[in-house]
Amino acid sequence: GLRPSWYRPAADCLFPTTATIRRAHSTSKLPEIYDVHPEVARALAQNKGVVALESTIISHGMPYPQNLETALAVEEIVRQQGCVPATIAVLDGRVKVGLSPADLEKLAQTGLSAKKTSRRDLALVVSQKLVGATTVSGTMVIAHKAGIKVFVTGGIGGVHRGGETSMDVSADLTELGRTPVTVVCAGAKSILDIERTLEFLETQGVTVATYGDSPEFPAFYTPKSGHRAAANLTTPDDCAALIQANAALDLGSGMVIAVPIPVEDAPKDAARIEQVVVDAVNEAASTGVKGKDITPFLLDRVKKATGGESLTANIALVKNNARIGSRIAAALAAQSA
Ligand code: PSU
Ligand code: MN
Repeated sequence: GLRPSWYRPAADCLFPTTATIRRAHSTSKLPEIYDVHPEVARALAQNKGVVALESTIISHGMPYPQNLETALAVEEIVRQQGCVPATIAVLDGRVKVGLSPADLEKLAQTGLSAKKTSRRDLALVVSQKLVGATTVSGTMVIAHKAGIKVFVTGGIGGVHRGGETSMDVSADLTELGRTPVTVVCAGAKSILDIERTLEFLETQGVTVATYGDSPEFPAFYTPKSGHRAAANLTTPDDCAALIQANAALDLGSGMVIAVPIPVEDAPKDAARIEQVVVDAVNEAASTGVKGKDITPFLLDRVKKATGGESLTANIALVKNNARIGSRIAAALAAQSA
């Protein structure tokens, strides 16, 4: 026949049945290098809502001690919604799914000395037993292996300005194309080319929906980007149904649910932040900042030039995303009960 002699159809080549979609997830068969926090393992086994959280936002996204305070506050918000938080990182070469308060403290203090870890860095960080702060892509890889379907963060990476020539496109976007995890975020920062980011996500087959009263894709500090998402959803149940359908179709790709920053939390002077971004992008180009260092560089410039106003907004939007993402995770658990 047309198939090689070694070909054997795997059992999971069949269409997934409702039972396989609904089955609670056991983490007991994960490779030895994974440490799933007992609270997370129990929640997954009992089909309780679990929310994955990334760690680059802790090490590279905010200064100490605000990074630790925010990480703890976000975990508390997840719990208030009846879910279990699972902050993901690599600590001394161990893949951690769910961090203890002491682990969070360690990561927060390590700060920029932690290795920013996307998919391509995972094997390196594990083999060298480093502290790896996982980005959206690194976190999605691990969340999916652990059976976590909903992941909350601040903003995703994207196509950088000038990316059509530099080819600097965040690994977050290709990860979204290949890993079935739903990322709840406040869109993408205007340090990026948002129009091309949305185009790239479409090419990757990533469903992008906004959450709330507008189909306009948000731009992190501001609820507006000038670009529309493909869909607009208004309830946690509708978002959970979308996630269920993605699983039932067995698409294998991820999704973005973009939550605009609440108006009362948005910095008054969005135009000034925009100018800071333009200046910082030019400075990066003229001083030769490249690759994985660009995003932290730009974030730092924006933070410094806006005198803490951007940090306050950042913290507020992450908390808001955690509230909504947890409601979605809870609705998903209820629907699949
Ligand atoms: N955008 C932010 N804050 C962040 C990041 C992005 O507003 O902290 C982090 C996330 O971890 C994201 C990563 O996955 O930066 C993207 O980096 P890069 O552009 O190098 O792919
Ligand atoms: Mn990059």
